[in-house]
Amino acid sequence: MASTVSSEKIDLLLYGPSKRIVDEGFSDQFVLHKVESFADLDTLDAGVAGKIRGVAITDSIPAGAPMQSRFPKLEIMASFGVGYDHVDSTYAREHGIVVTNTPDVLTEEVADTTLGLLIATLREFVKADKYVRSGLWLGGKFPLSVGSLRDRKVGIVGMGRIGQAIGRRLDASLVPVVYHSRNPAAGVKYKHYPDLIEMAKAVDTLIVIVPGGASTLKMINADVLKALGPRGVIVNVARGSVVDEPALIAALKSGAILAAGLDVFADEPKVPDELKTMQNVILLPHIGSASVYTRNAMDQLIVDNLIDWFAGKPPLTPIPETPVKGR
Ligand code: NAP
Ligand code: 8YV
Repeated sequence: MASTVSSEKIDLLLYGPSKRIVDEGFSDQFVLHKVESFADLDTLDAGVAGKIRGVAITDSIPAGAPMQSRFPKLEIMASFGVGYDHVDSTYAREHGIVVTNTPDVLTEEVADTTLGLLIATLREFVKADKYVRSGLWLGGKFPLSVGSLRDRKVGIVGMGRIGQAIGRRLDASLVPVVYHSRNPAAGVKYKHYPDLIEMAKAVDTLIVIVPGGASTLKMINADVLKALGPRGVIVNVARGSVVDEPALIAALKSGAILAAGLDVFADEPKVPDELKTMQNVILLPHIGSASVYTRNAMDQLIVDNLIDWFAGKPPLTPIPETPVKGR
């Protein structure tokens, strides 16, 4: 399968919130059509929908069969984010549509966020900040934190690009690391645990950085939390779907684990009220990659994937489920 290179105009759909780099990234060989949400797709003229050959999905908005099937000439969808659980890649593969994501350019940023969240959770930075602002410091010193990185062993759930970047940061902090994934990761020195429960028993800290989707749904469940034990700390920067949220709330409430740092939630941006009232959790609004620097690089990769494809080249970062044949 290959895109036809010609001097004809190429119709692209920019699907999702407007992004300067995407809006301004294409030459006048491209005709851009903008739609912010699934509901707004109805505003597209049928004649236009019939001409769309490429889609830039500019945020993690669902691109399932009902969306993709509106575009009979669709060749490629360039999606924002390394995770693509919002895209129906099975439908895409079956219909010869290539999907690209934005790996690598966000890896170090997300790993930075993860270490920051881990340390902030253990050393109670949010509570400490409130202590200063409220004037409580004038009445006495902030209590010592129960948690510390110094006496911990971390199990990373997912040892891909970001898991390895997190591992490098923990190495620099002299923290022992092991990991769980389905297969041992090539060239990785840490001990591999094929069994998640066995790893949870062997560590006191879990950092979760696997993809979302069916194979990881609620994999951090009550049994894993119990195995982690009362010193246990969970940092989830993967997807909310990966953690059984009610089981996590119960474990945090009962003291079955110590604390959690969460960047992602099962039904985000809705966050359970119970979590919001807990003192032993830090809650972030899915900001793992959310700096201007890194988001610009992600947006640029969307543009570059589409430009390369329509220049007759292979896209830069196709997902494995929709391999590119014939280029
Ligand atoms: P990656 O390089 O593809 O690594 C994924 C890792 O997860 C691999 O080690 C893989 O190993 C493991 N894995 C996949 N399915 C698994 C399963 N069912 N059970 C156990 N391990 C499994 O991906 P990445 O670039 O590191 O990104 C990982 C994920 O982080 C993304 O998909 C995204 O959901 C999330 N993320 C979040 C943010 C944020 O803002 N919070 C930012 C970026 C990424 P095996 O295949 O051997 O199992
Ligand atoms: C994105 C992410 O910010 O890349 C991913 O998988 O989770 C983040 O980097 C997110 O997709 C934005 O909604």
